[in-house]
Formats: sequence, structure tokens, C-alpha cells
Amino acid sequence: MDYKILNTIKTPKDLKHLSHAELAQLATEIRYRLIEAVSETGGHLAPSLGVVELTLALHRSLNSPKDKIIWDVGHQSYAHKILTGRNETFSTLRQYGGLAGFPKKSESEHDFLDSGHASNSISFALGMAEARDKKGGEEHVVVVIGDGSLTGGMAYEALNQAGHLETRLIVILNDNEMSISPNVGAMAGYLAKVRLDPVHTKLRKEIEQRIKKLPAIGELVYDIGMHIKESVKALLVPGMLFEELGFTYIGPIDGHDIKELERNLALAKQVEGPVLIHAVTKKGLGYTPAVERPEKWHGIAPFVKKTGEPRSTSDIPTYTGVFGDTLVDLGNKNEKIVGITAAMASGTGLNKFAKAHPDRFYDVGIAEQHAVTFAAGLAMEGFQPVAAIYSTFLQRSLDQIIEDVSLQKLPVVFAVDRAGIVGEDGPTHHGAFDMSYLRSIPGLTIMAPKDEDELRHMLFTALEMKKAVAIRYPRDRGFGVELSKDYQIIPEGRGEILAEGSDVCLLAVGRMVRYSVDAATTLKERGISASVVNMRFVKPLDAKMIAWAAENHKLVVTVEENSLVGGFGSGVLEAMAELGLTAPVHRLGLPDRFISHGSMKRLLAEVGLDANGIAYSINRKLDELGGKKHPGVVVKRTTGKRTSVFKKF
Ligand SMILES: Cc1ncc(C[n+]2csc(CCOP(=O)(O)OP(=O)(O)O)c2C)c(N)n1
Repeated sequence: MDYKILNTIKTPKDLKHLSHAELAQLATEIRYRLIEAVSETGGHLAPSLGVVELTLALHRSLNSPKDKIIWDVGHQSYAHKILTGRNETFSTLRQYGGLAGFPKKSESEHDFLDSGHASNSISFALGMAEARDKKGGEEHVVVVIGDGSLTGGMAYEALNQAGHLETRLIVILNDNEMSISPNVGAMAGYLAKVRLDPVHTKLRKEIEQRIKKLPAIGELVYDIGMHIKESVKALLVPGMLFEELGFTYIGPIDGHDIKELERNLALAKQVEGPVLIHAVTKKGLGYTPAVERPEKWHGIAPFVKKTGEPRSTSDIPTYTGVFGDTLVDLGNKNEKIVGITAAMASGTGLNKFAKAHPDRFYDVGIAEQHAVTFAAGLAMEGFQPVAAIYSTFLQRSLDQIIEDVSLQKLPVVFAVDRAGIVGEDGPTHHGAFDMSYLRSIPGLTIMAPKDEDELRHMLFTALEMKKAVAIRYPRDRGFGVELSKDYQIIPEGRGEILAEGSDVCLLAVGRMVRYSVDAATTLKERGISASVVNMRFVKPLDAKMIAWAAENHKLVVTVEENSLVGGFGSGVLEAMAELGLTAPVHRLGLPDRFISHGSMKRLLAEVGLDANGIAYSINRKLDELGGKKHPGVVVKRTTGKRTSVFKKF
């Protein structure tokens, strides 16, 4: 593709003089650019394809960065990145040292927060707009929030306050009828009703016609026409729900019609109070596979442009997949089991349970707090809810886990997916803290399986225990171990010794167990004899095992994929203090800083949590204890803007 117009856009100001015909051409070029880059890097393609015209209209109508655009989640901000000086580096998206997959303050003056979690944008923007008014500023503060993100409670808390404060603020509701899966809930139903308004029915027909013009699946030809009739006018509809909340409601309008968007943004800018523009868009527009399967293309791994097929495949199941299959199986035998997701049915593997047991499956929307208390309510009445929530998003539900589940002694099982380093999604998505924030809760059992087969037994055990249990596992394929047909109860608070040695004892949890076993093999080659223990439980800890480790080795090493602050290693130290054990302890885990984005492998190496890094640290620590100079080498590597230190053993 010859990026004739795109190559001339260095800042949003360069958009202002373009004709609408040129803008239509530019929209096509941006879509090519998105597909070209994301096919190599993976990323949130469908959401970003859906807001190309909206992004163009925003940057033409506003004066960024003086005017501030806040993207909810930020996964749809790729066109914004391209138009704000990052086109040339766009192919480094999500790569180590490259551009982040979400807005990032350090990247551009046009990004106002490092976002990634949903439903907080209106709160941020409202605070910024209030600050503007207090300082006597004139700028506009604009939020772009999807209909999916509007299912999150925080969004309503912010709408509630905005309507009350009557602050000048523009909220663009990017309504594509999709969260990651089709959007759910009463608000989704309400928006559907608004869309079915007779004027809007016409609008829908036009969008459908436009999609029909798209070529056959997989071909990289776009709807270049983008010729939009003038017939769809913005409506000022009084008395709608948003109006009742104190917002001026404009819509629904065609979110792919730049002129129409600009006209309504001009209107909105004149309103002395909060305005909501309801823009209807098509997720994935411009790439047929993404339009046809927006859920799959919400976030996609690197793919072949022509066919949309993934670039790499593997027969080894993911932890997520094994969890999903196991829950279906256990659900077949136990009718009390209920599956709950907060808008991540496919991401958590619960889509399988949804299919097998639709009457026992709930997608509550992007509402992690509610998901947990809703689960508590079901548990109170005798059901056995399994709430599958990513580690990073479970952070939202801490109070509910403490007050509504644990204090009530209710048997809710938390399937904590994406625990540890997740890779390209970066700091907002790493599951770095769950052990720390869960470990302090009285009565909550926390497990981490050493491989995908152990996950099956842990899920079975958790449901048999009939109490609050969290099982945390990584965003990864398993190790390809055989999956046993039967289930075993794992005795609570008991670890297993996998190797016995005399110099050092590695107490490990989760996938770090395997890496510790590999590290022990390397250490053996250096004449260092290591024990390796799969601790299995982060809480309650196996006190006997800890005592054995401390009393029979020169050094105890804890290995976890969680923040070192308050995590598993901290727990071991606490236990040793309680037991009066004084052996030297070395803790390996995630450092006390936010970890950047990049491939999981690279990031694990950076923080010293691959087998090599573990062996290096242990060797060095033993040498320190023995007063010798360590023989490992330190290698510095620079990628893009990042320089990292890797330790080689
Ligand atoms: C608190 C939280 N929970 C879950 C997610 C995962 N997530 C990312 S985008 C998304 C769907 C957002 O839907 P919508 O706002 O409509 O945007 P669209 O992708 O349709 O453009 C979800 C559930 C998240 N980012 N934050």
C-alpha cells in the first residue's frame, strides 16, 4: 500500500486541511496500516478498526493535546497513535522496547494516562474537567467509552456525579453492540432500543450496505467508497435515560460518517454541561474476518493477512483451555456448579461451560465487583459458583472477596487466570499482585498448579473443600503433560518434594516449579545440589516443609511469579519467623516496579524468572554466602528505548 496521505500526517494538525474525499482515502490507508502491523505483532485489531473515522473526526474537531481525549481501556487507540506522531514506529507495537498496546503517557503528549482497565475513563475525565474549571481553563475534555465498558459500575458512578456537577464534558459512547463477546445486560437492551428508533433503522441499513460492499473473506480490499449519504441526521432526543441523568444526549449517529461526527462534535463543544454523543460503529470494519467474527478478532495473535489464519499453532492446551474443559466435566457431575465471568467468556475458557450448561452460566458484564458478590449470593443459597476472573481484573474485587465471600465463609471458587507475566499487554495486565492481596484474607485458600494436569486436580479439590478458594494459573500453554482421567484430592497445605539435594532448597509455586526443576539441573552441572519442592499452596503454607527446607540446606530459595512485596516468599519468611527458623533465605519473584510489555519469554528473562535466571541467582547467592566471586556474566541488551540487564549463567 502506498501511504500517500498517511505519510504526510505528522501531527493531528495536519488533518485539518484535508478534504472529505482525502479523509476517506486516509481512513483506508490507516486500516491497511493497522492490519499490516497487527498481523505481525498481534493486538486489538477489531476495536481499533471500528473507530478510524471517529478518531479522525476527534482530531479534526479538537486541538489535542490542549484538548484532552481519554480512551476507555485504550485498546482502540491504535489510529490515535498513528495520527499522533507514532506512525513510523507503529510496527513495534506491543514489542519489547516498542510502542505499548494502550495509551502511555511516556510515549506521547497526546496520551493522558497509562490505561488498560475498563470503565474508569469518565471518572478521570470528570476530575480533569473539574480541575480545568477550577483553574479557569478553556479546553475540552473528551471521553471515548465503548458500550461494553459502560457495563462497569465505575462508569455509572461517574455519570451520576457528572450529571450532578453539570461539568462541561463530552462523552462519546462508541456503541458497536459488542463487549469482547456480544454485550450483555439491561443497558445493552436499552441501547438496542435506541438503535431501533425508526431514524436509526435507516442508519443501520446504510451500515449494512457498506459492509456488503466488502470483498470476500480474507482479501485485503477495503470499503474505499466510504461515501456517506447526508440523510442520517443527528438527533437531539430529549427525555432519554442519559438526559434524565443530566447529560445532553446526541444520537444515535453514524460513527463512520466523519462529517456527521464533526457536526455533532461542534454542537457538543457548545454545550455548557455534560454531553453524551451516541455513535454507532461496526467493530472490525474494513477487514472481513474481523467483521464476521469480532469476538475472535477483538485481540488477535499474529496472523496471515490474506487468510486471517494464525501464524503459529500448537497442540499443547492452554491452562485456560484445560480449566474450561475440566469445569464442563465437573459441571456434568455436579449440578450445583455455576460459572461466572465478567465479560471474558472466551478469555477465561468459560465459553465451553456456557455451551454445555447455559442455564448455569452468567456473563455479568465488565463488573468484577458485582461478579464476586453475585457469586456469594448464589453460594449462600447452596450453589457452588466458580468465578473465573483474570488476576489483574480481580484487583477490582478485593473488598467483595474479603467482606462478601470470606467473612461470610461462602464456598466461592476463584479461577484466577493470567496470573504472573502476561506478555505483550504489559503492566496493566500482568497478574503481579494476586498472591499479595489475597494472602492477607483470613480463611481463603490459595493454590497454584505446577502444570495443566495439576490444575484439574486443584479445581476438583477446591470444589470438594466447599469453602473460599483461589486457584491462580498463567496465561500460557501448559507443559504438554498427560491429563489424567480421574481426579485426586490434594491435601490442603501440603507441598510435594520433586528433587532432593543438600546445598539449596527451592520452594516454588505455579509454573515456576518447572523452571526451578530445570534450574536445579543446570546447578547440578556446576556441582550444586538442589532440592525442589512444589509447594502447591500459597495459603495455608506447608510449615513442615518449610522447616525441612531450612534445617537441611545451606540456603532456602523461594520462587514465585508475583510481586516480591507480600507474596509467597514473604509468607515463607513469616512462617520461618513464627517457627523460629533462621536459615538464609533468598526470594525470587517480580521486582517492586511495574513491568513493561514484551514477549513473556523476554520479560521472564528480564526479571530473572526463567530457568537460567533462577540458576544464576542461586549460584550467586551461594557464592556470596561462601565469600567467593560469582562466575555468571551480566549482559546488557537494548531494544528500542529499553536497555535491560540479563544475567547469564
Ligand atoms: C476491568 C476490566 N475488565 C475486563 C477487561 C477486558 N476487556 C478489555 S476490552 C473489553 C471489552 C470492551 O468493550 P467495549 O468497551 O464495548 O469496547 P470495544 O472493544 O467493543 O470497542 C474487555 C472486557 C478490562 N480491560 N478491564
